[in-house]
Amino acid sequence: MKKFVYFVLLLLLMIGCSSPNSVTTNEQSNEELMVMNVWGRPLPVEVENGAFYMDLANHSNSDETLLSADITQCTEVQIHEMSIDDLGVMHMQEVANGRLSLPAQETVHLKPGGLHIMCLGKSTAFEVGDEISVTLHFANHDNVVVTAVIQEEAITSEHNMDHSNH
Ligand SMILES: [Cu+2]
Repeated sequence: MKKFVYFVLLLLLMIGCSSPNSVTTNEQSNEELMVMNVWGRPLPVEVENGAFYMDLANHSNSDETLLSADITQCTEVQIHEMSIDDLGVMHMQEVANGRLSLPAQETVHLKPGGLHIMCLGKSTAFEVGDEISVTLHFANHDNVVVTAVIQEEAITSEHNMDHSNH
């Protein structure tokens, strides 16, 4: 009887390891929170700060929050937004509480002139074609590590949409 129990346990373990269910679970959690079109502009090493842009799609039915981000090449990373003051001058500041809300079933666009991931005190030059690893920390989701490609401009379908909005 004991042998039979062990056998069943072993079988369960084997099924667990190769089960397509575990893969499906990963895929679903990835799809619930999708980070797309991650990029930043090329900057010489002398320029102290840089910015990264991306689209964050929350396909789940619950609100999510981007708490912070880490980039090895940056001394400090903050979530910023641009605003225009009474004199028409553009400013940027950290978002409220330093956190970015990602409402359920919505996509938040980080793009030039708006929200961005601010890289303060960068240690290297960013050259076209460079790939910069960005680790995103969420309130209710595992960390997501994405790769930002250094390029002159966003080269996605969103690019055209950006211009039509102006
Ligand atoms: Cu900024």
